[in-house]
Amino acid sequence: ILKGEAAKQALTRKFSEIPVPESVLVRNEKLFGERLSPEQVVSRILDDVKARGDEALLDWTERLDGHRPAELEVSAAEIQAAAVAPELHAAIELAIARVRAFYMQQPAHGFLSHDEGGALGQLVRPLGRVGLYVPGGLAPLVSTLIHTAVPAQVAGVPELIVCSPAGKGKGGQIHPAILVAARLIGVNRVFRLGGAQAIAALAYGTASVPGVDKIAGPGNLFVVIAKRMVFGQVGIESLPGPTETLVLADDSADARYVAADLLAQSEHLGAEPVLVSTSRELLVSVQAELNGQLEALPEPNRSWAHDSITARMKIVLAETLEEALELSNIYAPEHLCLLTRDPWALLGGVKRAGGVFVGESSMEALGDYLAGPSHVMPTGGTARFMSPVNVRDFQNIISVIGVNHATLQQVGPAAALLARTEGLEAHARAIESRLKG
Ligand code: HSO
Ligand code: ZN
Repeated sequence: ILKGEAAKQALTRKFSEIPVPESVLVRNEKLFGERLSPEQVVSRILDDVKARGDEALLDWTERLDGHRPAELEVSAAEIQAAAVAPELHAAIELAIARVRAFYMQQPAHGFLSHDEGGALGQLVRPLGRVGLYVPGGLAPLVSTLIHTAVPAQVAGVPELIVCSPAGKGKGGQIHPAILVAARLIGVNRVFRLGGAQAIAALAYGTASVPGVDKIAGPGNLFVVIAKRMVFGQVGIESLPGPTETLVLADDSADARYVAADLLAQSEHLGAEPVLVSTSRELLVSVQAELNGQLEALPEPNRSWAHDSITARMKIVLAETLEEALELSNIYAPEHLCLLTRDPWALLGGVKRAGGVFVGESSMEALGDYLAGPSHVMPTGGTARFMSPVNVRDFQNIISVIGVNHATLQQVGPAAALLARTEGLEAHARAIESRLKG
């Protein structure tokens, strides 16, 4: 149990490098005969896709995912034919409707302010073509498709391109729930492509895969590194990596719920569960609960959760709720769950987090599916400067400069002076050419 300065240290992120698990290096050695870093592997993939297009996509998919798809694109007929049980169909529809209703409320309009000086403003325009990465390695994240595609659609993006891995174990198929969601949302095209090669295809474009303006969505280490490397060629919305959840609880919290919420996110690969409480008794009872609930979990989920808990879980005892909040703000969690007597009273003190989940009926797992806001939130402490996926990620702003003649006469001389100070004579003359003598 961490306290005071030690807790602060433990929750302060070290932005050195993304930690590379030994297993990744071992796998790279097996595949490449050298212990290549993930960055080196990703660079090779990006360069190869740039040079050889579709052939490179097929080769890397075969080499890394263990199967060579007959067709990279899922045909319109397949998307049309995809089916799931009626209850699941209804759940997907409900999630889409709730996420859409949420983003319809996000103010996303421009402005044009006219006055005697003319008009200045911002035009807001949707991006043209957006690529969405939907993880499918361990879990086919149909919710992630909904939580990226719907805000993009609300933003007005006319063309949505989805890439999702279809591994050997799944018969080279994308999970039908993902295809049903794609159909219900109105996604334009879906490709059987994962990993860095998917990001490369979306960034550079190939004969089969259209290049996009921006890529959004979470992924594994290779996907995140690839997104970082192609930034500039295309836009990226953020670098969502392994998930973290900080539960902030006082003595009123129910240990069963606290444990359940920590366990839920622990089953994501590489997850970091954090518990901060003002009650020592609660910390003790949550640990007992966690052990019990972990044992009751089926495999492979138990192993996934066990790994996150044993390798990364942090348990902190805070003196006061203020200290607990301060620690949370230092950590800047992707998810902050408030399980306290009066959770709404803490909201004003929340400064850095991807999302804040208020009270025991509003658990993070609900937010993962259909509370409304996108579950793609900044991880790894990037909540210090990034926001969850939202409508603005899929729009750009164009500044409008419409100064009129009268204003030019007033402010032009100052602008010309600034230009000469910068040594830019032609700028000054361009301004003065329209000034009255
Ligand atoms: N909690 C994950 C998202 C997710 N959970 C998708 C279930 N499905 C990262 O925030
Ligand atoms: Zn989750």
